[in-house]
Amino acid sequence: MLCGGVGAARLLKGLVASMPAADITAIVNVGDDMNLHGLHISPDLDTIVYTLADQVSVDRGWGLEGETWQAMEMVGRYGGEDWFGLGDRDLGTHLFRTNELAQGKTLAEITQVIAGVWDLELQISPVTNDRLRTMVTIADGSELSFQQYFVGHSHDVSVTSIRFDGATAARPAPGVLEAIRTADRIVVAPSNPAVSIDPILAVPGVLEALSLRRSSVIAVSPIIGGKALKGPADRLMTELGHEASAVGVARWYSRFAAKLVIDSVDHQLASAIETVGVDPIVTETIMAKPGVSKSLSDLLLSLPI
Ligand code: FO1
Repeated sequence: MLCGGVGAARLLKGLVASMPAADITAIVNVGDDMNLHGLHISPDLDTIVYTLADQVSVDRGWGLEGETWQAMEMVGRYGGEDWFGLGDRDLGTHLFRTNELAQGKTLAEITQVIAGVWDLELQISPVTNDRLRTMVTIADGSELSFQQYFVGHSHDVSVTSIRFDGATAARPAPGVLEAIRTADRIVVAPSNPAVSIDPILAVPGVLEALSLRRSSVIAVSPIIGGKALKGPADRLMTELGHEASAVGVARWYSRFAAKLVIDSVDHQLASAIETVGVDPIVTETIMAKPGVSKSLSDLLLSLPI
């Protein structure tokens, strides 16, 4: 599964209930990563680990349940950067990751250690161990890091362009291309096409490998009824000149995905999706409803490819 953050984590939760976790490889976006307070923070990797470990804050969808914020309160007291909410327990993850990176370990190696500590059996890997950062240019022409846009500005500024700094020099992490080449099937999680899936595809070799497996690739639309359930995916699609609909997602993914799972509310878009050359699969996709994540996962595994 190609993964962003919250939507991907929820679907993975269903998938590990539907198949042996050890047979799942999560290839995760690192474009949201950030260096702050001298720490390397990997939000999408952490959201997936915390969610699968049943440690994630349910109401936030990121960070840990039962968090305290003493450290950030102290930082704020000194006038330091306290705009990005790092809980006291979450900070432990960033402290460990940063120290391991400084010892020369790769992000993939560290992620495996962290996943192992939480007894997760699926393979979780960053798409690359190299530096890749999603940069967002907003209407006034200034360029922001992803988190400055998403959190700093609560993503309520319009975006004129996006780029993935470092992508051209980035190499797929060990096993990433192999997983894409050999997987029985590949799922594109219901993550933000512009800032969660595209930064994965921007790593040289990934889009090509995926395109060669197009008939085995099933994407799940993050847009339902023209809206994203969480985050700015719908607005970003429009701001970047795409149609914020399941059809727009089908067009965005048609190069490498043969199927697109869309929500029942979009059933009337099925024929338009077919004309884009993608097979629409209509079902319940809102995983906030109990059991949908599991039934969606069962469907994804049962689709003939
Ligand atoms: N999202 C927010 O909206 N506000 C925050 O203060 C915030 C802090 C944060 C800390 C650690 C972490 O792993 C994720 C965090 N997120 C926060 C979510 C983060 O912005 C993710 O990149 C988004 O969820 C998009 O995937």
